[in-house]
Amino acid sequence: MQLDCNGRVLDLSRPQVMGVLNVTPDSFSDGGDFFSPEKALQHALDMQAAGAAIIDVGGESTRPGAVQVQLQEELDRVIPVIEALQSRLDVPISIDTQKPQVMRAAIAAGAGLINDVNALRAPGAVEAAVDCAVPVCLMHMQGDPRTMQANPDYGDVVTEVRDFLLQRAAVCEQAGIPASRILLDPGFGFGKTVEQNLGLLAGLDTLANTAYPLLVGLSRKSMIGQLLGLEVAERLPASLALAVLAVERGARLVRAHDVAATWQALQVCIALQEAGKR
Ligand code: 7PJ
Repeated sequence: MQLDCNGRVLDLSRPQVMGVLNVTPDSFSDGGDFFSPEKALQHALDMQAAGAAIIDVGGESTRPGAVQVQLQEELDRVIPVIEALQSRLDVPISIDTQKPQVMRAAIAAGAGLINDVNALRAPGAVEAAVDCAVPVCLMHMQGDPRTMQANPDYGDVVTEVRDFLLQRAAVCEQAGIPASRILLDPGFGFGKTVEQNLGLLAGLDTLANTAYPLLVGLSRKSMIGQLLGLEVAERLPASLALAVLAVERGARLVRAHDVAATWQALQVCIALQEAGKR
């Protein structure tokens, strides 16, 4: 399972880590830390050295209640960073955006995967992804970031999320994106209560058991804060536990802020999975 990300390979034949690179002043766990291209580049190199298989660059915070970023502002944040990274990194770069214009500009600048928390539902996004000819991650979200945590509501959360993701994947395939370029993500924390997030994790094997590899983002998320009463900076041990539990249930790509620790945790899972095959 080798994905061609604009000339660089993402090997999902075993679980891997996607390192988070937020170039925003307001992301919930690291807003402002890596806002300049120089700091962003150094952090990306550090994450690559620590085992990240791909670096996810995002210029719009999608934390609950975040304000939307205008197109030019988002381009000004992410394009210089992608340009700086693309000649210095060996691993592929992913662009975390909902905007088709940002997708096109980011791929032209060297990014190799589109990570869209809105599952390419913006007008023109599917067409942009078809034209870019790179892998796409389709994430489930109920509502939008401004209001999604107000009153999330599901019948059966696993079934609803699975049906949504498979329907979005079908739309993408009909538009010309090959199945081999599609990843799915249940979108932990995006319009979900703690109970709904736990329900999704408990049923994750159902979501992993499709034709498409599964990405999960659990790192530092507020469900940990709500379960344990911990601040963002204190959420690493629980984030690692959640990463391991997700990989045990079939997740192939784990989006994480703390790459070194997450990759260590996943390597133990991989060793165990390999031992089980022998
Ligand atoms: C996710 C994401 C996630 C994918 C964010 C945060 C909030 N992309 N972008 N999945 N979360 N695919 O970093 O916690 O869960 S932004």
